[in-house]
Amino acid sequence: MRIVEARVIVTCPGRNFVTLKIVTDEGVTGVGDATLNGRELSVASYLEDHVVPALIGRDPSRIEDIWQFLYKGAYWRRGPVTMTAIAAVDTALWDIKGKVAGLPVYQLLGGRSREGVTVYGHANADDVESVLSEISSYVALGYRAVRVQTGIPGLESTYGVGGDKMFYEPADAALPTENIWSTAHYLEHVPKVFAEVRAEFGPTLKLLHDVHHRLTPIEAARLGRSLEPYALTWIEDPVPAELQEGFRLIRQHTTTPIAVGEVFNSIWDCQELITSQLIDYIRTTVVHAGGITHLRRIFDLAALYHVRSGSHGATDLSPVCMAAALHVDVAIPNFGLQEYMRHTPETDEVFPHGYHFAGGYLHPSEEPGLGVDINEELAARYPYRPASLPVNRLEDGTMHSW
Ligand code: KDG
Ligand code: MG
Repeated sequence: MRIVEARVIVTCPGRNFVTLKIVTDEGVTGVGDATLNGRELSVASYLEDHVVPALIGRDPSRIEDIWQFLYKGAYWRRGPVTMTAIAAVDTALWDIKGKVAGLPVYQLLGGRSREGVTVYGHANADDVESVLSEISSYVALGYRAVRVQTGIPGLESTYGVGGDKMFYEPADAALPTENIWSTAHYLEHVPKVFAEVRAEFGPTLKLLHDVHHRLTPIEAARLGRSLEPYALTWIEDPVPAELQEGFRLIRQHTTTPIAVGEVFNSIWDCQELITSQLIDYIRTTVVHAGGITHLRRIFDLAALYHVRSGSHGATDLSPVCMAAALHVDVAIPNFGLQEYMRHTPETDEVFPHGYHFAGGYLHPSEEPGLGVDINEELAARYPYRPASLPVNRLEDGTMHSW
């Protein structure tokens, strides 16, 4: 079998998605997500200009070799654009391998380690009262884990809060919106929110909170300590993670578990975090961390050091990524949680898929391959729209450095 074509499809059914579809001479096709929020066209160009021409004529069954060829062959290793492009190829090749074998991809990864993939939903609202009602809606749907974010009194807007309830879109304008951030207001407010949430929902609902890289290590340590009475499952991205060593300081001060990794693109971004046991959950995902092949490598390293998976699953990761993530989640021994933000009906229509939600779990498709596709005719009806993620300034106008 040989690769004869690879199409890069850019579509915007409510938000932008980039998808790679690989076609073989025997008519078997595979899809991979290549969406990098706010930088979509850079990945599309990387694929079209450099990767696709090098794929034509290759044997699609050689997944590891093609991964190594793309990673090492570019000379310029790693980085979000490169690794997202490699991820798209890798994911599509696993899809093809599953279809050829007549097996869902999780069977090729060693088979099931669990019955379903526990997911967490997003409760976000401007104030505490509304967030309690948001959490109730998730509990009523069967969710066992909920991420909780609220507006911060004294701040006009807060990243990740607002807009639609079930759907989430931080990329809100063609050029970056500028928001104001205050650590003092934030650190004062968040523990009060969780005190009310825990009192209302009891001890067993898993509660999570995303800090979105806004703190310094010592501030994050203070936050973690102030949240200890409410037994969170994790605080996420407490600090920017370029300095992996910074997590050691947080660790020395708090038992609140730490999750990080949605912006990581290789095992080298988390090698120290994992091997020094500075985190509890690694949030790398298929689309941004080099595909199923590389993600599995990261999770296997994590398993040796008591670190569990907690893959990113925001709406800017397409249903193709979600389908692939679920095959990994259900197979690995050290699965922790999977983030699940629902896609809009328009997105679901463009990406028909066989995975489904039931009682707090997502279940991967049982079809051969990933069990997801792209309806290219429908996709063509939604042209690309430029959209950027917002930036933060401090109250005096200084660019927030984290
Ligand atoms: O593109 C950025 C989003 O994916 C990000 O804001 C979502 O932090 C996020 C999360 O935890 O889902
Ligand atoms: Mg996050």
